[in-house]
Amino acid sequence: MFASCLKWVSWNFCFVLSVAMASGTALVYDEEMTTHKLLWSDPVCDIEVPERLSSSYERLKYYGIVERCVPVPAREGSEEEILLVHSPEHLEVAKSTQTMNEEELKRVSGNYDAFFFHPNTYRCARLAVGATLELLDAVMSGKVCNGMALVRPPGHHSQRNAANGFCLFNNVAIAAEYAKVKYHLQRILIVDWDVHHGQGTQYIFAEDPSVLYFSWHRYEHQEFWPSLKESDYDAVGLGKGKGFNINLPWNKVGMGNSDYLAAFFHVLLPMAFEFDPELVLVSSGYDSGIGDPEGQMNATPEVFAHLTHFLMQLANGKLCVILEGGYHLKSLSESVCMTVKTLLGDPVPHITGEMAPSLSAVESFQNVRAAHKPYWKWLMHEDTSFLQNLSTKSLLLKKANPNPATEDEFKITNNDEVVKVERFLEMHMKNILFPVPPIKTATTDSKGSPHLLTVPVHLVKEVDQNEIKALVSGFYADLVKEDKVLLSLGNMLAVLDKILRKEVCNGLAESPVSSISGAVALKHAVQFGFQRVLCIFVGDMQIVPNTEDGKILIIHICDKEQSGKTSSKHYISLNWKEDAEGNDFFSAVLGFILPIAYSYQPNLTVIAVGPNQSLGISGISLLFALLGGLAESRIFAVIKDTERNLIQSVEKALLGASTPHFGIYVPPTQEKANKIKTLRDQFQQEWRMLQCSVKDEISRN
Ligand code: Q9C
Ligand code: ZN
Repeated sequence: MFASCLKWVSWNFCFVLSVAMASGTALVYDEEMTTHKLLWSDPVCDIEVPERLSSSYERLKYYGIVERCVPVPAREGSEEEILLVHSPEHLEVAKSTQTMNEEELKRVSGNYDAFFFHPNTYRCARLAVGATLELLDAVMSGKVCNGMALVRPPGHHSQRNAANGFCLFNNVAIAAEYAKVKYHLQRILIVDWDVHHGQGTQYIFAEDPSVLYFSWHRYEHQEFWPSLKESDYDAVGLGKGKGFNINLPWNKVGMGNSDYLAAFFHVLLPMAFEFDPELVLVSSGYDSGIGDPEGQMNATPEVFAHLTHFLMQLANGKLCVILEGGYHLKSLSESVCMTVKTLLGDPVPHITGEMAPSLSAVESFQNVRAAHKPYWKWLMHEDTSFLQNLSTKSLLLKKANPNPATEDEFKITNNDEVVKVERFLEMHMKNILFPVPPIKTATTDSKGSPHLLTVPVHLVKEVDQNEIKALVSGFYADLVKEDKVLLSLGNMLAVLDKILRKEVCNGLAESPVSSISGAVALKHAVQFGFQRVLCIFVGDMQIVPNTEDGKILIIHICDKEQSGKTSSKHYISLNWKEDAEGNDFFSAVLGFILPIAYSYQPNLTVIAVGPNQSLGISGISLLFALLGGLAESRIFAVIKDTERNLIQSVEKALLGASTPHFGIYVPPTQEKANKIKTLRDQFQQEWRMLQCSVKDEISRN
């Protein structure tokens, strides 16, 4: 009776809390932006069709995503807002096209590289600007936590005085300038994952240190449009803006999920955490996805869920996603859905494909890291050197032969490819999408501890003692004698079972014997049938389960060197003591733990905190945040029961009830940087996502 009363109180209280907090995802869409269209024949521009917008929106409706979002109406951007970025001349030219006939429109369009005007283009472009700013206002005012704007025409190629690459006004650049003026922001991160270089955005912020611009793009050693020297990795910004422009050129087509993830681990995310933005804007082109005729890349829609999940860990979750390119309608719309689902807090689907970046991608990482070494503390102790890309260039020369087929034949093969990818994606999405568990988080019922009242958790009763004895006696018989241990294991197993049975997404067990509980949890998960269980163990481990069959991978973070247990592929000891000044754990998580975790592809993640843990709340929160995209977000926390503050903050993080704070960024000391480097060298053949530079022999060949 008393317990059910407590539950009622806790649900009620949580409702009150959720009103006070910034939560929710905005979706901005206005059908009128489908009226901008190409009126004549032009093979360069004919892929930028109105259906890009309508099919994305339809797909969002199909999955029931639209009704879960906060609808935010678009508006026209004002002239003043457009002039934050563009010249009055550019605005006047755009305005003048409203009353032109087709012939005049064609003539003005011809003044630009890859742009078309329609009589309603000016109106649509103003709606695209206004939609972006409405999204920004919704996020900055705390009305929502994050959101997406579906807009046309796109923006990132557009420059102060010119339309370019299907773009008239630079929506995202205007939003950044607007955020600086209206909200006095001093650090804004723009992530441009469109497959083209947003040269317009680069030009606008080249000298501006308050806007960090990151773009990856198909480049092929300057062969690919817009074929600019300044799209290469050595364009790092100008004047005061030096170091705040990051170009990651792709010199080959066919880049896939692992290349994109590795780019985040080894290039973007370390910089982003060091930069510590107050707001993140995404120039969200999906032409970097599979099937796109422009990009020719291989990344599947779920990769965008992972990328989104990572960016949600920055700027206290303030994330605005604005559509740019994306020309394979099915690939585009599924990828948009993956992005918005993730913004809403749904579990992140399992990522497919072999987890190893390609050689050409690694060469690009190495070059951009070398180019940025003077500007970023996290790179200070990394030994970076430039590569000449000899291997890639010679291969490219052999391959680079223009398609000899006639245009007709080309279109036919092209259409076959479109249909092939459509069919593939139809199957693929059915495989990776899974029902979201009805309850997000389970925790142990620790006899009415007051902290449980603040969050809507599903409280779990302990398991019967005899049941536990039977369960545990198989592996750790001598541990089950003490009542305290038995009780704690019972609590832990009750939560774990809910996760294993997929009744909940994640869970937390507090335990006086967390080290034992952690070990038993791993064994039990494997016995239940889980094939790959990743365990990050922080603190002293009393028992280390056998990891030889590869079903368990342990990364053990501890203060002192482990005696007697040497590292192996599935048991890795990371000797780390958190810095007292702030959080210096970023480089270890991004450069080592995450790449191994993604290489392993676990189907359950266990994070255990035992006695004498050498990390504080900031470091441990970072682990939870960044590992949360693995194993379909199936994550189990086992924490020493005396860590009240930690338990509370982990509980909130698991619920998605608050974005954790990771503490002040501190770069790793020389000693720690060397430690990571040594471990990376030791394991990068086995866990290939660790690769971020190319071995000498390869580059010399
Ligand atoms: N030979 C966006 O994805 N291609 N724009 C021009 C000229 C233009 C892409 C080829 C591609 C523009 C937003
Ligand atoms: Zn693009």
